[in-house]
Amino acid sequence: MGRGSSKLSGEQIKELTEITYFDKKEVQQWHKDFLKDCPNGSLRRDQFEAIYQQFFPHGDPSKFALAVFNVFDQNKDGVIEFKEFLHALSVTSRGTLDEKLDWAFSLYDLDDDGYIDRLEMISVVEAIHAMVGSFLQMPDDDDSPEKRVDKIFDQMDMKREWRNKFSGGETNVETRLNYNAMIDDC
Ligand SMILES: [Ca+2]
Ligand SMILES: [Ca+2]
Repeated sequence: MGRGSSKLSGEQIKELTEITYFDKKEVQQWHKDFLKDCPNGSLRRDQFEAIYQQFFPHGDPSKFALAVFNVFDQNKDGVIEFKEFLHALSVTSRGTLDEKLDWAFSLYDLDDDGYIDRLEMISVVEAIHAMVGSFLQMPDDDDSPEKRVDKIFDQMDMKREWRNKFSGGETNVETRLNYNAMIDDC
């Protein structure tokens, strides 16, 4: 998708209708809207963060926005092209349960190694707290990112949806969430 192109070619529209759940008209409308905000055809990180800041004016959405940005930015070139934007929109609004779970998983799997570890989950939950924190009243056993993550992992443990992996030494216990097992159980 060339930057700065104000109109999609027939071929581009065809590709976009094939890789998303949008029809030709919807693709064209979204493209028009996208270009209004991003006339050069791509969305930068700071612009993306500014959108979140509008919704959470009293919080700090920068970390969460960055995590979401990285999921949108599939080719990891530091900007969101229209194709990436539309794909993310398609998955999150019309995707199947599996596609939505994949998407959410990518959000938490910050180092992209196929596992969500406790630190990654804490990091994302912290980012959400920073974004909405002051508006959200949590129960006492849930009032810090660490407590919240421990609770989530405890619940997963009960369902046997994660496993412990002992790596290196006796005391170095690495807890990893087995995504496939989680999906299989859904
Ligand atoms: Ca990109
Ligand atoms: Ca990971």
